[in-house]
Amino acid sequence: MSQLTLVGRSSSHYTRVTRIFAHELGATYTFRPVLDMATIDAPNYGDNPALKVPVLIDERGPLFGAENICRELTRRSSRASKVVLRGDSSHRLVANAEELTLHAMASEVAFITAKLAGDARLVGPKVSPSLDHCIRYLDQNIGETLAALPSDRVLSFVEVALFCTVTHFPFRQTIDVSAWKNLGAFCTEFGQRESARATEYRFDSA
Ligand SMILES: N[C@@H](CCC(=O)N[C@@H](CS)C(=O)NCC(=O)O)C(=O)O
Repeated sequence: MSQLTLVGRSSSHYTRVTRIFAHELGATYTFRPVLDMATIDAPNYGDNPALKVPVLIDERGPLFGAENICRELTRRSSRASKVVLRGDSSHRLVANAEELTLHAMASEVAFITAKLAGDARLVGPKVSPSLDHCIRYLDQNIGETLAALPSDRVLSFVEVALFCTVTHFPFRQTIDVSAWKNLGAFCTEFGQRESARATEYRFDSA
């Protein structure tokens, strides 16, 4: 297998999703942190024109985006048949949880970006209620969603993304999720995985 480089940030929920996938599937890679997210030079982001992380670089060049990267890591793994990627399940709750989790991830990025620009209200009036409604929905449906996943899975995109999303809120102090007990219990359990422990959020430094 070729050498892999992951361009990302240890403080990024999207990056953590890919690192948990890599850990769980036994993929080794060199981590290249982006220390300054204010820079507008694509080479600093593994040549991602969107100036976003994560990016996976292999012998075929850069691959942009967490979902793509998880798909590629799964493709390379001998355990691929036991991995549930986004869209693999036709169950309505799983599909909705995938969609809403990704929406929550993107909304939080918008929040953080606005906050860094000096005013969290710059995101517009719908983002906060929309995020609250999503988290409420996910909290209410997490039990049935997990039950709808194949019991012999080693990993699912929706679980990894949800774990990374819910644990990111307190890390970045974006919203208070302590009221959402079902999500809290899920994160406590998922957080016991070695892959979760090995990828705890932190800010990279030079
Ligand atoms: N669609 C991308 C989104 C990635 C993304 O938004 N990454 C954040 C880090 S968590 C980022 O690069 N933010 C910097 C910015 O938007 O300037 C993916 O799925 O990977």
